[in-house]
Amino acid sequence: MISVLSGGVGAARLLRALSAEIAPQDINAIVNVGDDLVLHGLTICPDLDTITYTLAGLNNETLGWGLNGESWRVMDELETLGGASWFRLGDRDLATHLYRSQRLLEGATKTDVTRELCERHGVQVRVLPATNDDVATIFETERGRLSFQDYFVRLRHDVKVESISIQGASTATVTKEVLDALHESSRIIIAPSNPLISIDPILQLGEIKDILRERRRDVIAISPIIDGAALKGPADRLMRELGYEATCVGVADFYEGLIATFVIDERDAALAASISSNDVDVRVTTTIMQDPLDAQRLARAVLA
Ligand code: FO1
Repeated sequence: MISVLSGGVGAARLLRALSAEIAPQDINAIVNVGDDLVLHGLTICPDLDTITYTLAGLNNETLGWGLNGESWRVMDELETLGGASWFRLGDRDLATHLYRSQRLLEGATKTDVTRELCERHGVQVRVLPATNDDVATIFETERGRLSFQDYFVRLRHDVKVESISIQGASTATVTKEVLDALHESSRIIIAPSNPLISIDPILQLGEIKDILRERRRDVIAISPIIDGAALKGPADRLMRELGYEATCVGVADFYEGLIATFVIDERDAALAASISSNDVDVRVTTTIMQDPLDAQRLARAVLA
């Protein structure tokens, strides 16, 4: 059994590749919920949905989120009414948010609902929200305090960030499923997701960081930054804005004390020697999962 600390797209691709290498039932995806939001009275969980849709083969590869074969009639109609249509919810995707919101109203937890949605989609990887409690990644910026989706989507993360905080992290309870997964997994993988806004909101919850420290020998991280840039999203810019080197070395520093193995891309091979903490084993491979073969190579490098 393995556990994968997961954000959005990068994690989803790795999970898809891992489930071709080992039994999906033996993979626990521990997923960030700091991006979650309530909009139009609906509870929306972007990272949970991106991972579930990708593992079900239903994800919209072009957009990088939501469902394939999407239509936008509800959003268009909402726009004519003057409603909030900046956060694009496709007609099919809306069914997920309607389903989840109704089940939560009935007293189900995010863990229950995610399990039900995975069952409906035939997803055998165990997709686990890091917590059932409400947590929210908040950005203090030159434009004031921003919620995650305000920062990421409405302002297209084109605003300087002074600090990030995870609202609710100190009181949120890590689920039993997640704690059991982290204790029972032979290996804990930190997916190539944004360290600051996808992975840290998981690490900040309850005893998760302590477990990784205890189990450092079995923890392996993959750098989401290659040749000084993120493949997608603002990871490199955020690292710089928050005082980290925007390279794989900066990512290794961010995970200092939590990992014993670090996977970097061939383009950064020259940086392997300068990965600061000397008790980290650096593996160099192709970490860009452009096609299934690359993803398979990365999955094998991580499982080796
Ligand atoms: N990202 C965008 O850039 N624009 C959107 O309109 C948008 C809508 C959206 C709806 C549902 C969903 O699950 C994700 C959505 N995302 C959108 C992506 C989302 O902001 C990111 O997936 C995560 O929050 C960061 O990984």
